[in-house]
Amino acid sequence: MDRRMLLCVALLFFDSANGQVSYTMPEEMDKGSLVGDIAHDLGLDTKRFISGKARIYTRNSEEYMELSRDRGVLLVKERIDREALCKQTTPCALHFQIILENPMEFYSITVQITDINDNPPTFEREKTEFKISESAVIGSKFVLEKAADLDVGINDLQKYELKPTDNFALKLQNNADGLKHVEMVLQKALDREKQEQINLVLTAVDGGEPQMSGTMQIVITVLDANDNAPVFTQKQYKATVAENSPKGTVVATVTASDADEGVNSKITYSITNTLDDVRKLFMINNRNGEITLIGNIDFEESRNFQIDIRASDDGGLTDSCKLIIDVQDVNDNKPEINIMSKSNVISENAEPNTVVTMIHIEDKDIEENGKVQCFINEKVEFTLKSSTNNFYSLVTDRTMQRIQSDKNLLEQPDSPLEST
Ligand SMILES: [Ca+2]
Ligand SMILES: [Ca+2]
Ligand SMILES: [Ca+2]
Ligand SMILES: [Ca+2]
Repeated sequence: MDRRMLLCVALLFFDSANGQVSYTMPEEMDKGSLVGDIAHDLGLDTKRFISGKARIYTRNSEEYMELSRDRGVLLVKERIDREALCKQTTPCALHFQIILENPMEFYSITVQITDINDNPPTFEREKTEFKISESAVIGSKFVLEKAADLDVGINDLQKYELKPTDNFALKLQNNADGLKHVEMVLQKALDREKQEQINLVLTAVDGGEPQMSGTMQIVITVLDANDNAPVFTQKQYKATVAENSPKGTVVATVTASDADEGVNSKITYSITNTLDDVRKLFMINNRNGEITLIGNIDFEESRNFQIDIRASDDGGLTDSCKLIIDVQDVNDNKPEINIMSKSNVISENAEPNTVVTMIHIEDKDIEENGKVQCFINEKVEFTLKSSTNNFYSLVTDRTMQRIQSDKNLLEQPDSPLEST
């Protein structure tokens, strides 16, 4: 109020030739505030005001001004809101006449109403939302809502600020119509996988004293683009499966993940081997990556398999991995005796240790399942001698009394040997 009163030391302009007086006062002065010492400024005294029944003549401004005949002053009758009176028009002034009788005289009075900064810049909405693809290119523009400030001149909107500025920069375009066009421009690529929602604040600031401002929240939802391929948890998986496992046995499960969302992260698994029988023996569940046995596997035929597996998302991005399956041997082969050579006739005088027959025992299984022992019936005149690698030789034990065929001398233990 005091500040306004000081401002109200109004600028006076008096043109005596034309009988015109001008005052300048700020808007929003309290009712009863002094506008001007009008009698003095017109060169009249208050007696003339009273005798002449001085009064204000106006078509539409009377409600704002009041004339005190006794004091010869002009007072504020109603608080004046410059924004309501003149909107954005400048200058804003009240025009009226002071009329006196006996003799009749009139004076033109102008009261110019100056703006005070009593309105902040405001946005129509508190919040605005955008949905922007993470694949939006740098330089993409997004038009923002403008703020409005009812004040004029320096008290009107002066500038905008956008924070934070990680991804977007503010750009003001001066349009032909003189209105500023507000845009935000993408200056750093978005990444939904890092930040799915971005909150910005647009602030509009005027140039008044004190400065006033208004804000609008900008919420950006970053839409997914298929910019991530599926990734397997391992480049190579290992599994073992016993030979002769039944069809339907689950051998292993491979897993890939995709950082995108929705169909962009929907993974389909497939086996890509083409040159071997893998696809006849193994099947993959295209949804969960489970690998199942669908054929017969024989350790003696193939000791391991390498399965090439692909994971694809619905956008066609892929990753691949290998699954190495080791086939475990089971004891499904009997030892086989091969007579490599034999003597049909042995001299009665044959010396001990004369080789009668060479034998090789073969078992297709491995390790424990493939270990063989070879022995002969007791109470015969022969000894079985072992050499390396399942080779044996049957030799005479002592001087032969009779010639015997080697037939039926050998016994063939079934496997596993412990069971015989
Ligand atoms: Ca104002
Ligand atoms: Ca303002
Ligand atoms: Ca993807
Ligand atoms: Ca994505």
